[in-house]
Amino acid sequence: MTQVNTKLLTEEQVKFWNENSYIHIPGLFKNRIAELSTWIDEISNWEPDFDKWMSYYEMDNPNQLSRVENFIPYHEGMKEIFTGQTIIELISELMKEPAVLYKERINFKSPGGGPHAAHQDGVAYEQGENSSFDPEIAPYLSILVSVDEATEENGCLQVVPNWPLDSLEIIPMEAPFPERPEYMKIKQSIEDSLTWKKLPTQPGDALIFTERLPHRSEPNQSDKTRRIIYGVYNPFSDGGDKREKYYADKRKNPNDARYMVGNPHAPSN
Ligand SMILES: O=C(O)CCC(=O)C(=O)O
Repeated sequence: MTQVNTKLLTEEQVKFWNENSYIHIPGLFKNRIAELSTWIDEISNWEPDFDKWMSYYEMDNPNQLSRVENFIPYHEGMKEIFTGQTIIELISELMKEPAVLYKERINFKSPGGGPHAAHQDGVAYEQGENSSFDPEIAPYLSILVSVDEATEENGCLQVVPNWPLDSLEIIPMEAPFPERPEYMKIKQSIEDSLTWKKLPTQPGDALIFTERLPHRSEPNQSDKTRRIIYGVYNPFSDGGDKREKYYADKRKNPNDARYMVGNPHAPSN
């Protein structure tokens, strides 16, 4: 792993990042949207095969594809997007150390597709059992690239603004479905007391945010599917390349609570 020596972001962008734990980069993949859209169509037509790519369906509509993960070993173009220079250099600059892909997914939010309950991603990762995040580990970062427009109507990402990068707070969680205790989300009373900001995105826009930032999204109330790709990156110093192990572990126990945080999907088998 080489050192981070790029400088892609302005001082103003870095200041916003430090104060908010997220950053919006309009048009980052604008010139790749036609390809991305075709590739997502290809992947959505693959026969479900949980030993390879992993497909998930809407909780209340088992025929409606909601998410596909672990597809880069089977798709060169997508592999280049998630592990290529554009994302890796940007994420490494924000992380202040070399970053490596931890996992990737496509979120399909079809018309009527379910919400993502309020959560902090990091609760599901290594620090899940702690009461606050470990200050010694640079936060894992997610990048989303909007392939379709994400709007208030179709359930764009919502975040808690002014959440400082150095906040270590883990917000208490609850299980809203007594019959499915593995589905955890931020406690409703706390969610209601927080200020939420909707972040609409255009095709090709990127949003980067930390595993500590509370976020959520609402159902898709439009009549079109909203497709977004997500990559999650860990600091290489935190265990190196853990991607294959992550998927091997998840395949053994896909319904474990750590994979269900804020997640409205049920595995395909
Ligand atoms: O795609 C969305 O609407 C939000 C996704 C999200 O929060 C997640 O996948 O953790």
